Amino acid sequence: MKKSGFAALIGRPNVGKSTLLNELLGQKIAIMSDKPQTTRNRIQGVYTEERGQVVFIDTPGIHKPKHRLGDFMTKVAQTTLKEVDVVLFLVDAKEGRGRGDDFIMDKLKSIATPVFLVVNKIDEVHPDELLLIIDDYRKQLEFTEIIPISALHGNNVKTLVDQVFRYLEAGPQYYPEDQVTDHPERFLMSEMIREKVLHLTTEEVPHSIAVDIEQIKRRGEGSAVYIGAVIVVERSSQKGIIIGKQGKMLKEIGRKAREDIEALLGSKIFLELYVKVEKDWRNKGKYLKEFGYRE
Ligand code: GDP
Ligand code: MG
Ligand code: K
Repeated sequence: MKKSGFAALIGRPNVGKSTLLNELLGQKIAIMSDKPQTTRNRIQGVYTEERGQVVFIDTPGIHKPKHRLGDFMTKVAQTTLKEVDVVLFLVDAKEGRGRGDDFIMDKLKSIATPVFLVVNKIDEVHPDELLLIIDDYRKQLEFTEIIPISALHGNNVKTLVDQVFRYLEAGPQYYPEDQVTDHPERFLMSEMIREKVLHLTTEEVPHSIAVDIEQIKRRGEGSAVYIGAVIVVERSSQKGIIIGKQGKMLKEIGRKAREDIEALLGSKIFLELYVKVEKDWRNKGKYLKEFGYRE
């Protein structure tokens, strides 16, 4: 019987959340920005192996609020933390405990969910120092497990996964195995493209079009991120409108969307768009999944 469940990966900026996910998912997630502060939770990655599946989610509201929505987001985050199977609270062994950590721990006090203290960057500290840091955190909050790791070098990450599985129950595999990761910004990127299509075309193109980000790849540090996306329409007449004369419309959609996406990611991108007609796509489950969101 396979297991499955949700793990919230939380921690202040730069503790190594993205690095850990990359290590776990065995695939470079191109972007490491924490910029979009959505009010809902984002699926960061889906880890699948023989034992089952762990869906990693981010809860933006758990961080110190930066704007008016802060209180609302904090509430949403706290509800989420009660519902997940395990909370991975990632901290930085090199930096030690800070105000950002205290803010998060304060939110963790009131939940019954198992919380792991995951002490990252152990490659940067002496073992004696590590013990002091762990003690410092333990005085603030009771942890179900304490797991020192180096996400960057992969040290002890296997142990972390083993421990997570101990806290999961038998359950369905939520995602197909080949869906290694759901990029945090995937949903926003598709919305940006969709918005451009709707702005630049006429009423003949209905709001029901879908945009599916099929590929996100980065060839190396500093190089442009390749993004392949498909615009799905229901009728070939709509396809014609979106492509436009000599492809002019699609080019313009791509140009405008690229500007937005580059601003979102803080990185140069290469955007490849194509249009596909799929009758009744709305009845086909594939496009109905809500990217990165879980109510
Ligand atoms: P996030 O903001 O929590 O997602 O943090 P990132 O994953 O972007 O990591 C922030 C920085 O810490 C990057 O420069 C990483 O290379 C570095 N980092 C992450 N994990 C480790 C680790 O285990 N050891 C060391 N030395 N550096 C790490
Ligand atoms: Mg990150
Ligand atoms: K999804």
